Amino acid sequence: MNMDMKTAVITGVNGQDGSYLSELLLAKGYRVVGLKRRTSTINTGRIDHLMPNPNFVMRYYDLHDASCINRTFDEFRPDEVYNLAAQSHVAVSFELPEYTSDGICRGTLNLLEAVRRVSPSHECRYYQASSSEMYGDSLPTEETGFNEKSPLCPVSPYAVAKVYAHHMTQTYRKAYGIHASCGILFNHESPRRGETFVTRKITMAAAKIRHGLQKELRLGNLDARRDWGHAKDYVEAMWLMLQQPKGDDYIVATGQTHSIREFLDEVFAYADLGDWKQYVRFDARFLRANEVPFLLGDSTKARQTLGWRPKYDMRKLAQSMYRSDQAMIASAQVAY
Ligand code: NAP
Ligand code: F7E
Repeated sequence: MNMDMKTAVITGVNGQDGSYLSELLLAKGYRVVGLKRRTSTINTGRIDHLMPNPNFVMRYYDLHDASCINRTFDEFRPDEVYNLAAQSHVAVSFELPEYTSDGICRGTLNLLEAVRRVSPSHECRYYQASSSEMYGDSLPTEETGFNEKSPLCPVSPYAVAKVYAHHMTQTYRKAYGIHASCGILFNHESPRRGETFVTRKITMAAAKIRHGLQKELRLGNLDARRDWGHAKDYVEAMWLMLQQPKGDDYIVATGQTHSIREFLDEVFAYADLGDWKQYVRFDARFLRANEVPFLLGDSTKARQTLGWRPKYDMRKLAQSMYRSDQAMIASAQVAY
């Protein structure tokens, strides 16, 4: 190994963001240590193409297991740690509140303690995956949307746990001088987005309807508004945060908000399927105990301090997700 090479540890490496961040860091010449939990079925589809790279190393771990985190830190002495792992589905967090909270809260604390332990001899920088869900059902007071100073009003077990992890990261920064940053990321999607999140559910359904494999699409609340960007743009912001002289908090968002209806308009028009109302059925099973009605982020600080800019807006994002799903379904049909 090249001694000048930086080492980054990524938790949740096989998730959407973990896969894009690994690609970005490997392209920058890092050694990437990807942490993945053991599952009974193989779920490395997003990172299989990275496995032959000698600078990409994988280790098993679990957010609930501090000993494996400490062992990994002792073995690799990371320069940067990106904590991306979480049970990240908001609706599921109402069904699994204890599991979701325990992983996010204790997992974050275990990592911060591990950073604190190695930091006196070896400066290690830490990234925390905070979320726009932390703003909950409040509305921004500014027209430009929520900013780093907006009050946090979480309304799901997932969001409450993320607020804990956010405050704990700020506490370790203040108390121990750790270079720790919180990226308050608004919704970001991609062709690698999990299939039960609303955007991917819609693009997959449109592609299947187009190929005659699906007749209807069942959805819950269509009035919620989200500030949707592309995950590939957002992992660049994560890296930029850890290159700054000091740790800080940054909003990462496009600055545009759209309803689920508008996302449906975009995808079904692009797929040339006519009016989506022909296919979409309301299904109360997809309503949540509490809803986050409106998200719009003001990323002025990230733009000014980090020089970060998103390349994708909702339209370009929706089209790229549909194209990818359409191509995947078309090639599967050829195969069978
Ligand atoms: P994702 O695709 O759901 O990936 C989450 C990762 O965490 C997966 O690798 C998952 O492993 C792992 N994980 C879950 N529970 C775990 C546990 N107990 N122990 C170890 N690993 C565990 O999420 P993402 O979209 O990439 O998001 C990355 C991070 O950003 C998450 O913390 C999420 O909460 C946060 N965030 C996401 C968004 C967004 O819009 N995408 C916005 C703001 C914040 P398995 O594959 O085995 O489940
Ligand atoms: O829901 C509505 C649903 O599950 C978006 C996570 O990455 O972003 C994500 O959380 C909206 C909600 O994302 C369905 O009620 C309607 O209003 O795609 P979602 P999310 O809850 O915003 C934040 C920033 C994170 O941090 C999270 O980790 O869409 N909706 N019908 C539906 N949502 C789903 N999933 N399925 C439906 O059928």
